[in-house]
Amino acid sequence: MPSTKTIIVSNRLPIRIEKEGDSLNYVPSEGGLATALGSIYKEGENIWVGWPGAAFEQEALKAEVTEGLKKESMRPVFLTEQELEDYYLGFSNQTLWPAFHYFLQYIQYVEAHWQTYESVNRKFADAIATYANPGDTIWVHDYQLLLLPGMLRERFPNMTIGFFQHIPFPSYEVFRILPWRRQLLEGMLGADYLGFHTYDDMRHFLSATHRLAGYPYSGNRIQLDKRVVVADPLPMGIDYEKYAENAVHPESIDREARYRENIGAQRLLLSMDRLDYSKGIPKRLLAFEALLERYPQYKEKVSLLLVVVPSRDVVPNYQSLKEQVDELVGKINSKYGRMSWQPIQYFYRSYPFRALGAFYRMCDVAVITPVRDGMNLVCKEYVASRENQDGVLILSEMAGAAKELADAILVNPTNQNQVVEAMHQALQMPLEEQQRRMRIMQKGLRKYNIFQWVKLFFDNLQEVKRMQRAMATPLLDGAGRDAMLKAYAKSEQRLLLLDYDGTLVGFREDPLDCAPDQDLRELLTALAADKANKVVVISGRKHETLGEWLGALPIQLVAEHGLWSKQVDGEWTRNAADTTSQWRDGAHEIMQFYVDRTPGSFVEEKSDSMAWHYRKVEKGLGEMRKSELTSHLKHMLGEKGLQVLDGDHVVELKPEAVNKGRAAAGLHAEATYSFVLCIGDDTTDEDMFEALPDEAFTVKVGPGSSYARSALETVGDVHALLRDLKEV
Ligand code: GDG
Repeated sequence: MPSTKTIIVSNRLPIRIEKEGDSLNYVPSEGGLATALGSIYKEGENIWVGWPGAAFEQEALKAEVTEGLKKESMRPVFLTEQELEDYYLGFSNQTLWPAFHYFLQYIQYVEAHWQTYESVNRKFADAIATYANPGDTIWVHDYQLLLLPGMLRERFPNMTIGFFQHIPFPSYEVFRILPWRRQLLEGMLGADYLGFHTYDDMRHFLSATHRLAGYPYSGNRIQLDKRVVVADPLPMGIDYEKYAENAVHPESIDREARYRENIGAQRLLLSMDRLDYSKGIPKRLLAFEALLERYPQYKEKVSLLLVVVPSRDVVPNYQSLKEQVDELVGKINSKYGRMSWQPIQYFYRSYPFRALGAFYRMCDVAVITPVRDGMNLVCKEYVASRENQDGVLILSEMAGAAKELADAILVNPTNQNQVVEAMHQALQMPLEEQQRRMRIMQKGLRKYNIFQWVKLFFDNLQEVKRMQRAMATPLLDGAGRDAMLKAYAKSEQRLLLLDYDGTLVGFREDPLDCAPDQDLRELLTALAADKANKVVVISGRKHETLGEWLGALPIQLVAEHGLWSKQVDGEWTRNAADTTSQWRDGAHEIMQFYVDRTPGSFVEEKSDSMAWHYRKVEKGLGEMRKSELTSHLKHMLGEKGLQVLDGDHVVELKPEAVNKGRAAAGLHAEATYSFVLCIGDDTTDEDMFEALPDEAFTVKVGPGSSYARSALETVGDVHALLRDLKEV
């Protein structure tokens, strides 16, 4: 039995290979992800697979690089210049990147790029297949490798595969524009667990999956033909302590002093990003210009420290962006500059880590206003670096980080007026208020750091695997069927719980066209004729309809998911609302997610409900979070028979009525049954399967995984089974 290991996969390996004379140097990346995953991929047999950062063409060199990387627990996937051009610069960065960041006008539709994207993803799959065993855990990162999970799944049907999307996932309306949308989704769905930075990204993914690939979902679980897949919001954190320490490191302090000698003592606003149109750099520059225009008192007193890190600069859109930034900076500096003061201090280059420490120390305000950003780590790093808790963060609502950093000044980056006023407000903000806001943000980021994120990812991935195992459902045939018939024959008191639509009758276009035929009525009557049997049809249908169709038979009826019930020959009675608390854990977890992101809000546990209060939350933010939480709760728990109430500064969740699971548990508790059979086909029946004891014979009708012990393929098979039981 081979040992199991973990394989991390990303487009780029977290290392830089530098040539020094005749030998190669391997310089590990200091990025947050590499640090956080360091404790994982360097352990035991674990490895990180990715492109080594340059197009090594000669075989001898490739062999040398492969050997060198082995010592770092890394395995290379070599790519040719052409592959890099089409797969990386082409499809990844000129099709997926603009589409996923809502820059529709920049999307390129080039079939050759797509084909190379596919073949490079396959190259990754081939490479991984040479290292992987079926029991391994694989974590695939980001939009360059969307097809990889699916390709791995084809080869390893049971492998544990996780995927994390570092950039936004766009609305279905945008995603569906892509000609290759279906293949991209199927690729992603090869994973068992998919993480996104925000709830909205996850929601968009679920919606695209449902509408474009037709897979049903309930809450955040997607039902594929053979597996259940889970999508989740899991916002990425930073290595908090590393940034806090860097800011007070002697070298950072020393650099600050050196930089100050050159640029002067004025107050500084920080702008720092990779060169990318999604980061909103030109809009930010125009807002800064407007600030100087509207509030001339800042002239000679305030400068913008503009750090732009070169990126993808061979792509035409990036080249023209660079020209645009150069021009704007030139224009603003020449218009407002003085001999003694330059409004914008502009640097187009990448800096060492200690320099970042100096920048984060030096700047009174960080202006992070991307027009779209999956998360944005720079803003989090700025917060972690403020040792005295002073400083102000201006943050775009369009960055994933805005969901967590509610104490920043949040702005719509396209609203120039708002950004200008935010800069003014930040420059005027009293120290106490700066510290109050900074303290809250630091507390959150320290707790939800990147190590926590990595841990949660793996924990959640394993949890999905456990759930899949619990839901693996073999067909009811041969020995299983014999065992059921034997148990039936032996027992003296039996409970038969039968769902109606999809179980006893097939689906019709018109739901009112599903009345039971003569055969079915006779079959149910015959089963009920056995004194040992209690036969219950339990359905989501209206009680009036169920009564009309089955009310005359000698069986018990439960309608509307348990809200109504009717004994043999009895009248319909309405059941009281449920008071059990199975829903509480899930609900609490979701509400806590919002408490952590919404300072001032809290959860109140009541005897039969749970409430999220936001009356103490900053105006505007509370309302924004309220709609998000309401939608989140409805999404995740709606089908569990829970009701979301929108109160005065409170969102309350309470059980609507009994659901099928609770109804089944209630019926089961009424007597001591030695044989229990429950048959159903959809998600509401899963509640019954979960609620009944392990000895119960639970049967799911149709394809897909289920909590049921076994499965039948069709309604006809259900009838055949019931006839066999009747004959016993
Ligand atoms: C993608 C998503 C998501 C920047 N300049 C220098 C430098 N940096 C470091 C920063 C920060 C990182 O680069 C940039 O990360 P961001 O998150 O801000 O942005 P993207 O590169 O676009 O990243 C983004 C992220 O993935 C993670 O999921 O947050 O939304 O677009 O850590 O400090 N580092 C050094 N020198 C520099 O000059 N050493």
